[in-house]
Amino acid sequence: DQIVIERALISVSDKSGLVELAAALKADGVEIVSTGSTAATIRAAGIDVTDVAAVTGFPESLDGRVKTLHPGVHAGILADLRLETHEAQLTELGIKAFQLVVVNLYPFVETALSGAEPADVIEQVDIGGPALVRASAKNHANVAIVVDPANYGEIIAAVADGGSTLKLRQKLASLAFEHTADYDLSVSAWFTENVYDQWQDDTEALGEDVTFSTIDDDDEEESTFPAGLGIEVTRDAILRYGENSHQAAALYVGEGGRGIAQAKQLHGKEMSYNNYVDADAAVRAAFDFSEPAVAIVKHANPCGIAVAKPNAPDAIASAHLRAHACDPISAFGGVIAANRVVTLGMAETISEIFTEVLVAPGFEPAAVELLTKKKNIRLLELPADYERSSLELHQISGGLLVQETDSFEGFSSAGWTLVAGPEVDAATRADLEFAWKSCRSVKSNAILLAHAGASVGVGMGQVNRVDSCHLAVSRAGERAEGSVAASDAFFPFADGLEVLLDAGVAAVVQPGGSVRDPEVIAAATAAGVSMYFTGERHFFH
Ligand code: 93A
Repeated sequence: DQIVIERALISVSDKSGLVELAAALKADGVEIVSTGSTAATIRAAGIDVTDVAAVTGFPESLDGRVKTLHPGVHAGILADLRLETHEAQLTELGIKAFQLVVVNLYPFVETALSGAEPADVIEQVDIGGPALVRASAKNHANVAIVVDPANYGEIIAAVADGGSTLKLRQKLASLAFEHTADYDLSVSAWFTENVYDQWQDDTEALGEDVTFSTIDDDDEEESTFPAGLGIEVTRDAILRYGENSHQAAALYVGEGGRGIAQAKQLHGKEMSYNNYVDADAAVRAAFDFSEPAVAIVKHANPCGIAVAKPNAPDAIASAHLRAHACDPISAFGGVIAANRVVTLGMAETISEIFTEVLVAPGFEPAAVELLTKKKNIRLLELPADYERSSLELHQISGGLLVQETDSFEGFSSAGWTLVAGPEVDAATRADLEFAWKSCRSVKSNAILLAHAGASVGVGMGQVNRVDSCHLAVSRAGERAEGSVAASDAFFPFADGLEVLLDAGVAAVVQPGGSVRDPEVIAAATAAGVSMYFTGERHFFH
């Protein structure tokens, strides 16, 4: 599977390492074909090079827009020389095959970031380069494709070693497809922001009601991701941008899924990257309950979770009011999830509060009518048979972590162990169960104080549990007195628990399992506070 390299096509915008590469190829007797300034750089170093125009018999034209886009080049790259028919056709057409293609693309991102005029940015959309890269990568059985000067050393070594191996060509091909995909993602993100949005603003100025984009089915791209997990995803939409405006982003939707990615937008501006992250976190929190429940999320953390007051006439509106009351300051600009149809009553309250996204399994028509009068809120309707994914994927550099989804399916507190104080009454136990379930949706270290089926203070995302306790207690204020507390993981020392005990919590639930459990239990016992161990931890990062 080793292929001797006799002829190379080099066309690079980034000229770093170019002369060294050309010199090494020349020393090994490789014929080099090059485009405009690439050829000029090689020639200036005293190395022989053939102009691509001499190969195609066609001058580089239209200010360089047409250089390598020619069958004389592409047939030389795409011929599968394992087939006699291809070999015969090349001979007949008088075309020589390439065994190595070295390309890096026009500096589109750099030009866009430099603040250049749109017309100049568009000129940097490379057409011929990606065609060379993709053709070579497709035909990696015959051609080695190098898109990054970082790989020049490897290819120089391979040439000296008698040619490229299949393994090397496979690796380079996959880097090449990744490179063109990244490039196209940047181009399309820039277009959405600078070309599509411009059009959208113009149409709005004309008084037309353009609220959000629909993506043409023809634009869909398919890939299997991650390999081997059998999860099919399809690119559904290019987002305005990622977590921040300098990050390109897209939404990929799982095949046959029924999650937040498949939710239908009924109203509002385009969903953003952060909107999706927060909506997912809010749904995760609200759907842990079988009772009507609402979660309000900011920066992926709940600032209020509540279930409806028993027998409330408008249950979901009651859950929302109680969730909002937890931390009205933070709820400003929040993302709200309800696990029941949004009623007019709930919509009336929400219409008074600046809200980014409201996501629910459905909306009463009157609620939609009222909320669509608000320009800034996005309404998302979950698929009727909404289902959370069974796997959670988390990207790390160079890979992907995959785990089963943390879930409360079949939850029962029957297995909890009382380790301090007396058994609690039924209402307090229900509050402990509520706090324990709610705490799971709070980023670790998580401490959640609750009363009567509503969070009253949340301490989230701190690097030690004592700070989370302080935060939960200070958010709760006077409401801490007599509330119940849940901790997503054990107390490593008694100090965090003591903050809660000092604030007057009535009962605590936590996993237990620390070597210092005896100290922690002693502190609760001394305060006469009931404490339960669940034996199960619910970290959330
Ligand atoms: O303008 S193009 O889209 N049309 C082409 O036919 C073409 N062929 C190569 N861009 C094209 N290229 C790109 O030119 C390569 O991707 C590379 O970035 C650049 C190298 O041109 P030069 O050698 O003139 O610097």
